[in-house]
Amino acid sequence: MSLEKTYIMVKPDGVERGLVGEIIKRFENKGYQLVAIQQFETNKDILNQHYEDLKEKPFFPKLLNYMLSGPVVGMVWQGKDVVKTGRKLLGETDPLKSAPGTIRGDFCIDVGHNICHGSDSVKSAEREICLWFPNGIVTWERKCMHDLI
Ligand code: RTP
Repeated sequence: MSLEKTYIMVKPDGVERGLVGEIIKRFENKGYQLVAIQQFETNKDILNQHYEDLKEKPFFPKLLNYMLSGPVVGMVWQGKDVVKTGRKLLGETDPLKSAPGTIRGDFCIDVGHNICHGSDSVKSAEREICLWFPNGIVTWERKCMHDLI
């Protein structure tokens, strides 16, 4: 059985502020397993592919500038219901609407600088993982990730 996977990305402001460890800690504390991590210099080509659904949005040029402002850290996490639960750990897109206790609720106030990205569906996760990790990822699974019944 292959465990559900999601693509979580620490955006340039999160990397700049030294929040990578904090974000890893929250996913590990919850019980998820990190299966890939890499720091990337972004470029327009990969960002256009990553955000292909948002190209027509009025905020897209601002989003592109933001995502080009520094390196990002891309991660693949796996575990039960990790796509949906991962988005809950991140909080709402708008940090001011994010509950305290979520990453965005605790660390930011501006939708244009909201620290992190999380795939919004299993299908998007598969697409994003292939985009950012084209050479594939390790598929090792911890025993404790499965129900042992
Ligand atoms: P993400 O993809 O980063 O996890 O964010 P999301 O699904 O929660 O939100 P989405 O609508 O896909 O937007 C992607 C990113 O665009 C920026 N944004 N700016 N009104 C604005 O200025 C605005 N709206 C969205 C945010 O960085 C958002 O995470």
